[in-house]
Amino acid sequence: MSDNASPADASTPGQGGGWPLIDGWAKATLSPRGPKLWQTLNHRSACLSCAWGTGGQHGGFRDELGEPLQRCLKSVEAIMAELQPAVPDGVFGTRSLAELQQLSSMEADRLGRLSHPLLLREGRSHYERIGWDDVFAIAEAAFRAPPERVASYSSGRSSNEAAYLLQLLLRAMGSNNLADCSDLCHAPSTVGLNAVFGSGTSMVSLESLQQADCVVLVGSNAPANHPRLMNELIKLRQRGGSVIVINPVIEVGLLKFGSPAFPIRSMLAGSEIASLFLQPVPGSDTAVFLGLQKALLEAGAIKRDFLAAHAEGWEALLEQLEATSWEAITTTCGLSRQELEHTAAVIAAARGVVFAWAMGITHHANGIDNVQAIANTALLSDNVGRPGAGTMPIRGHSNVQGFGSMGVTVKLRAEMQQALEQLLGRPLSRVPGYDTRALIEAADAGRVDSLLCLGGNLWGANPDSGEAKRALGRIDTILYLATKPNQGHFHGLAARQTLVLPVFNRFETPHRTTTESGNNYVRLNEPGTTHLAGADLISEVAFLAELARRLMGSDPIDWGRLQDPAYVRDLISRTVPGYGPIARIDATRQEFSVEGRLFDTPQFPTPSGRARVAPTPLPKLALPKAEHFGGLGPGEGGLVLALITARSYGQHNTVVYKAGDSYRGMPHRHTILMNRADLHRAGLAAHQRVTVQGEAGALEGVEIIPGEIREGAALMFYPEVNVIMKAVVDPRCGTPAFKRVPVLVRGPLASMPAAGTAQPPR
Ligand SMILES: Nc1nc2c(c(=O)[nH]1)N[C@H]1C(S)=C(S)[C@@H](COP(=O)(O)OP(=O)(O)OC[C@H]3O[C@@H](n4cnc5c(=O)[nH]c(N)nc54)[C@H](O)[C@@H]3O)O[C@H]1N2
Ligand SMILES: Nc1nc2c(c(=O)[nH]1)N[C@H]1C(S)=C(S)[C@@H](COP(=O)(O)OP(=O)(O)OC[C@H]3O[C@@H](n4cnc5c(=O)[nH]c(N)nc54)[C@H](O)[C@@H]3O)O[C@H]1N2
Ligand code: SF4
Ligand SMILES: [Mo]
Repeated sequence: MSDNASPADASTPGQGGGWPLIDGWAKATLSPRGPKLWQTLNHRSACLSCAWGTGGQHGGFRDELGEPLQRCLKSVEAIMAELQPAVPDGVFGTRSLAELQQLSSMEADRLGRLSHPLLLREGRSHYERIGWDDVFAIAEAAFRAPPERVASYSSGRSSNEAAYLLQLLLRAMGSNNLADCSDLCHAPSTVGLNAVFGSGTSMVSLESLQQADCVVLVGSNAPANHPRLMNELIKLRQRGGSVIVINPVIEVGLLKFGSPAFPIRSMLAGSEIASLFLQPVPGSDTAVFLGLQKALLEAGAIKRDFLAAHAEGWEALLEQLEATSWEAITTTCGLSRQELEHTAAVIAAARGVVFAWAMGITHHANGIDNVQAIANTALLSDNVGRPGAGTMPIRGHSNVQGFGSMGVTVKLRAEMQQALEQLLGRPLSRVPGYDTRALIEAADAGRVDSLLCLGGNLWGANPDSGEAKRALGRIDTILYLATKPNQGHFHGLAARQTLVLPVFNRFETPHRTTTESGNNYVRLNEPGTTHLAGADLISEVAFLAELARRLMGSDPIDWGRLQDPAYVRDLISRTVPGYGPIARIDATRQEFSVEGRLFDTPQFPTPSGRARVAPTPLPKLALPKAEHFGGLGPGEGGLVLALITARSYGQHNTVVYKAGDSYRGMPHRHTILMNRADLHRAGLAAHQRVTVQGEAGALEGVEIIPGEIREGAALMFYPEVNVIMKAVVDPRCGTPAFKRVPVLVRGPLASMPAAGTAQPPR
């Protein structure tokens, strides 16, 4: 446990945020797109980027409490990419597919904005322009396939209205195949929290977070991915609270962060974030939380009266804690008993603890256990059902949570199912739908004819890129609705026809839309205009309503009328739990918190009104031997590691904005972050080029960067790394184990390896 660790390499900055933020804002402001950037920042619509949520009716820079200066540089990055000029005329006509496939993620994004519908026919080497009439004719024919052979995939950037229409269209056709990026993201949080509390989202509002005096931040690189959460952590430390970070990587921004929302001097000097930093083995968080629970139990700090009144099943968990030895816990997670006891004491002493987490928790074969172990800890320490405490999954895409609320999920809640059946006047199909992994497998087996992708990059987001490409290639027709080209449009090609269809982004859409933040706050986005002169864009709502009208006319509802987003909102208010107030939002402009999600009292929406505690098994984390990957060649050194695949500081998911990651000292993307002790053990050297061999493939010539990562673990950047991994998923939700990928790192021996080669401690 480090109370005050510092980054290993002198070339990396000593804090997150700080000067590079000022520099970034200045460069963006002074660029030719600067004036339009500022106009967009001030537009009354929610930030495009992450689900922390900023903007909307409070103005571009404010959060839901009206606090100013809440826009971050990530938001600027996202807007600047959308403000690019159109892809120049002739690019698609002259550049063949083979050439387009050579583009990196950044190069594909930098082609510019999509401005006209494109079609790639079977056997052709180029995308060609087509008109919307032809698009609709192709789409209509494709979606007349049997309902179990059509599917959608979506990424949480679109509006609630578009998301609602998407699921209504598929379900009305008789299909439940609504794969969504959340299947690759926070699905374990939704399933785990539903199991415990009967509600699958955060129970903590921004206001409530501001009353906490301890935050446990697990598996999140918030300085890069949710920068405004850092403001709350800085304020928490300033009011004397503590921040406990649990992460195998010492992310520099989690030690110290300089935020522009604070006076310039503290911004440049940076504020301390972590009071305690625990560095466990990747994938061992359930063991960490069992350790914290056991320490609470042994210290007599478990609130049995609270549990007796508000929870069920907790007795079995206490029995599990007694039966589980400290040795089993500490050897699994690699933290000492003292570290865990000290941390538990801080939690027990706090008045209100918020437990927050992101992908370090969910991207594991036991992601749901991880979430339930956190929820159990919150319950055992009496930290749910009151302000200033609770469980808070930190959501990803800006409207990914809205997609779930709108019913874009293969696990539709009974309440919404009934409401939709009433609306449509007929029962919905009971055939289970494909989540994202199941969709790839079904496609690979030739069971999918037509796929509609509302945003995203299905090819790039999946593990095992080779498998994803092959599977998509067995679908007849794929429609990609997108704002900008991405690699998926060039690699994720259908067998017969692939269409790339240009849509308005959130701040350009010619009608009002809504979105929901990770804190359950529904924002209203005002209409806008696009800078793309002469472009032929469509709104997502208009596209989906027209496709539905062509397929179903007025059966059983008037699909043509759904061109009116206010009417869509009316249907949402009637069928989506907690969304009643949306019916009046056009008139009142009143944004709102979704009803029934925030718990001020420990009364939960389970049949008994109590939370449901259940034991979570200790994970078994053995790594395969080097021989599993073919072993080491003569004169080679190397070892097997648990590879974390994550985002750099300069990307948004599969879209790369910047080549390097200076905060981690990784100068380009073809790098692997490793612990020096592992290099020593394997006989490899810093900056040496090595092969990283996974179960599905290998990447050659990868540069080793030594850094503050736990022994036995390594880190590489997604999406490039996805080519080497097989899809290993949590069977209960299909989410891939992106944060514990077994790999063999090997290269020419640079020195004599230390004793016990090829196998790290864990
Ligand atoms: N700028 C920017 N913002 C974004 C995104 C983006 O790409 N760029 N993406 C958006 C989306 S969709 C999402 S889901 C979020 C992602 O936000 P994060 O979850 O913060 O993103 P990751 O890069 O996946 O980083 C996960 C963190 O978990 C740690 N970790 C890895 N394995 C483990 C483990 O086993 N245990 C623990 N305790 N920690 C572990 C890693 O070291 C890393 O710090 O961000 C959203 N916001
Ligand atoms: N190895 C590894 N793989 C991972 C992850 C990981 O950590 N490691 N993370 C996983 C996670 S958490 C996620 S969420 C997925 C992300 O997977 P996706 O959500 O599928 O991918 P994105 O890169 O966010 O999609 C970006 C594209 O969306 C389009 N787009 C942007 N805005 C709009 C809009 O308003 N409308 C429409 N129609 N299109 C728009 C643009 O064309 C852009 O190119 O990746 C997953 N894959
Ligand atoms: S924290 Fe997230 S929502 Fe807020 S401005 Fe930054 S990217 Fe946008
Ligand atoms: Mo995500």
